[in-house]
Amino acid sequence: MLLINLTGLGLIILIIWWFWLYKPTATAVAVKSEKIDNKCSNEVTVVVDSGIYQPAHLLSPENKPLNINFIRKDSSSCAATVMFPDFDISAELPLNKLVKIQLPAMQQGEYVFHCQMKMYNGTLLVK
Ligand SMILES: [Cu+2]
Repeated sequence: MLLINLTGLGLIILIIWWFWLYKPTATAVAVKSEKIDNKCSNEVTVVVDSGIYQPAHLLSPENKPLNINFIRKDSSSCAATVMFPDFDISAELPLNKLVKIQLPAMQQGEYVFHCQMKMYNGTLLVK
């Protein structure tokens, strides 16, 4: 009886940890600069698949606009929208199509992006 209770408790702790406390290792992927038409543009590609943004942590220099190319490979409707609340941006992501999101030049700080229900989560670190 006690054993069963402990197992149940363990499961509950595991579920809480998985859904609320677990954060994937926060290795930020630096945005690379590309020279297109003599203009320097910062660009990064994020794949939406299997419940996560890949990469989920982006690192971008301050005072530079940033283009993020989203490619959604997850067919669940949960993944269909990506939102950047700090910039009032909300975009639909059709399956397997590249969607370019243009962010303005940003000040230092941490900005989040997520799907409508915040199951998918990502951060953009600007510094
Ligand atoms: Cu969602």
